[in-house]
Amino acid sequence: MLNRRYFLQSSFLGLLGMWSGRRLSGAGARRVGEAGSVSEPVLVTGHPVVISTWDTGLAANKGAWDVLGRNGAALDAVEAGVMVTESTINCCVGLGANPDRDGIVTLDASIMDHRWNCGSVGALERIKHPISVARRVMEKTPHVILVGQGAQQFAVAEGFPLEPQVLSEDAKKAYEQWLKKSDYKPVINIENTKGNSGVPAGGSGGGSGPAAPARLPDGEWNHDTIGMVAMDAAGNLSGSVTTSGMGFKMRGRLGDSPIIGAGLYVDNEVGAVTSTGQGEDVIRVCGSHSVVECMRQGMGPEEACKSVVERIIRIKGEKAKEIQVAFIALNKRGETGGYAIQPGFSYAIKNAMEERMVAVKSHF
Ligand code: SD4
Repeated sequence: MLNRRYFLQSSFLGLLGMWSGRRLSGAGARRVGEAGSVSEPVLVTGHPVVISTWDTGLAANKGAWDVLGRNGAALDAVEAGVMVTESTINCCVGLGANPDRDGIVTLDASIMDHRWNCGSVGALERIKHPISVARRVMEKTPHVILVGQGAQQFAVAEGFPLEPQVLSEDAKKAYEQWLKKSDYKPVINIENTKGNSGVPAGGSGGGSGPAAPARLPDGEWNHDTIGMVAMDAAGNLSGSVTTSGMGFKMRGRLGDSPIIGAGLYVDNEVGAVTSTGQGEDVIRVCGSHSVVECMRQGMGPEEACKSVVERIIRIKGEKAKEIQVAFIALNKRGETGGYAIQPGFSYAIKNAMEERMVAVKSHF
């Protein structure tokens, strides 16, 4: 982390010389450089960057970079980026994901741009790209959130095809396994089934157990929710998040992902944040918004994520050991960071100079 911070700080300083910058008029990050030193906030232009949760973020970032690298808008980038993940079969994003406890895949997504416009969908069924429906909610309705049948009706009216209501092979297997116990408790803590070693707790990783396995049968990581935040060449921020929520959740359950301020928040004067993990515990602290507010007070991205993770840990007490929550953040200066309750969480970063995974620090 130290190396990464050093890299970002030094590359940022170098880039400042190379690229044009202009001053922020708003209450952007006040602390520039080392802790304690305060100078005018700076907006870095010509310095696009995208970060997204988990290692599937690498592919998603490429999708976003197709837009950012051509000086496209961050909003278009964060939509295109997570659509890559929505198009794949995996445990936790898109129509191939694990269903709710009644065997139906229901999807949550949200999107937010640099002008505080935002849109989301919750419990959306049979639509391949919930993130694009969320964007249409933002752009074409007077509302912010549409859920369930109404969201689907809107999507169809907007021309999104209604896909067949079938489970992917992986999801079918996982659901059949889950049905053997089917204890009808909301399943929490997908991340806790995977340790740093990648070996799931108490399982082979082949699809058994009530929670999603750490690895899919083909050995691929069984990642979860994808959240993405980006800055474009104009220095504008946007964010997106899309998920099937918790595998085998109660029917009708919404997580943090479609709740603006919980699973996603973008303040173009300060920074952009998204979360993954136990959504209920993100919602109760307005997680992503809280991280943005910490950055507004002068914290760096990692420090701000840590502050809100620690707040959740204080609230949860002993129960904090049983849950995972992680945040990733990008500030207006192009600096990034993250923090998690449990080890094993990482995010993918891409900018003009690098493309890699960043392991984040955790409380435990
Ligand atoms: C939710 N935060 O629905 C999402 C899902 C997630 O690990 O990230 N799961 O609560």
